[in-house]
Amino acid sequence: STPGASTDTGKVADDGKITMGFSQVGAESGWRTANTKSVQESAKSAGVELKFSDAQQKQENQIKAIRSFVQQKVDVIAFSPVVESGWDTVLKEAQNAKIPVILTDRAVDSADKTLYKTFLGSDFVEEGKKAGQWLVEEYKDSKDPVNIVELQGTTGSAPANDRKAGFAEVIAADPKFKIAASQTGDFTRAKGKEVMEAFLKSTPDIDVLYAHNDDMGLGAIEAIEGAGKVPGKDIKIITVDAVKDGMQALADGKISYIVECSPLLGPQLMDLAKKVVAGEQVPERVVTEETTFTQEQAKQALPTRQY
Ligand code: GZL
Repeated sequence: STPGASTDTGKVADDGKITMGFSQVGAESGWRTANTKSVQESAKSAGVELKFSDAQQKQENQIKAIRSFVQQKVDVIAFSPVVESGWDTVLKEAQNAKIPVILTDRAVDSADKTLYKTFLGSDFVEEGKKAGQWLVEEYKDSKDPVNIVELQGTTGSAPANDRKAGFAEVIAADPKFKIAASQTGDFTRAKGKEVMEAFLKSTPDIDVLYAHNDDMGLGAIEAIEGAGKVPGKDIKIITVDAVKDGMQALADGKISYIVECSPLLGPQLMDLAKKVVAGEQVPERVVTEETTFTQEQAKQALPTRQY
């Protein structure tokens, strides 16, 4: 935007375009790449001036970025908090500077809900429940114990906490389901492979892997094949996201079921940002629409998948 005279709110007046400071988690997964693309493309088509920062999955980098956006007197700040806790101080600084904040993708656990205008993103507990519901259905006729290992997302992140809770709540219905091991793979392929290799050594007869995202599931597939087992057959795999590589593995029968988590939040984010800057009321929570995929459904969906 072309800077003009500063106004009494201290914000630089410009040609009516709004400036958004966006702090992104990092570039850890296929989901994140698709989310970044959605935000950047939507800003362009919405005529929003975007200042974009990649935090390499470090909270201190996100806090620095938010402080810098406050210094630059952006019109609105949006971010996906890498973890749930530790945001109140910096969000109060944005509030004192009269810069509205929008949460997108992940949530914060701040008790003070006035620190942000709205939270746009998926219901991660629901995603965990959907994963559990498929497993309960899949094993409804078997009496034997079902040994599950779990690759959790980034420690302390809302998706990791909530996907774990939703899944555990549903499978608690039947004691045959046992989570034999559960550890973070930090949402990355590399870590997912490494932790799955350890699970294969430490946990005898694994029946099911529940991975909190496709990328960790894809890394685990490499470990499972490396151990001479057949993914999708010897070990059933449930993942979350439904990015292209995950959907291909599902179509190939290496993954058994995927719960979708849509990264395409850009258009809604820009719409909410314009309303917030204009001082209009917005809902405090906007939940992403998303579905689930079996192998058959993945084969149908793949050709037109956007990400
Ligand atoms: C979920 C998002 C998660 C994805 C992972 O909304 O925060 O982070 O499920 C990504 O793939 O790393």
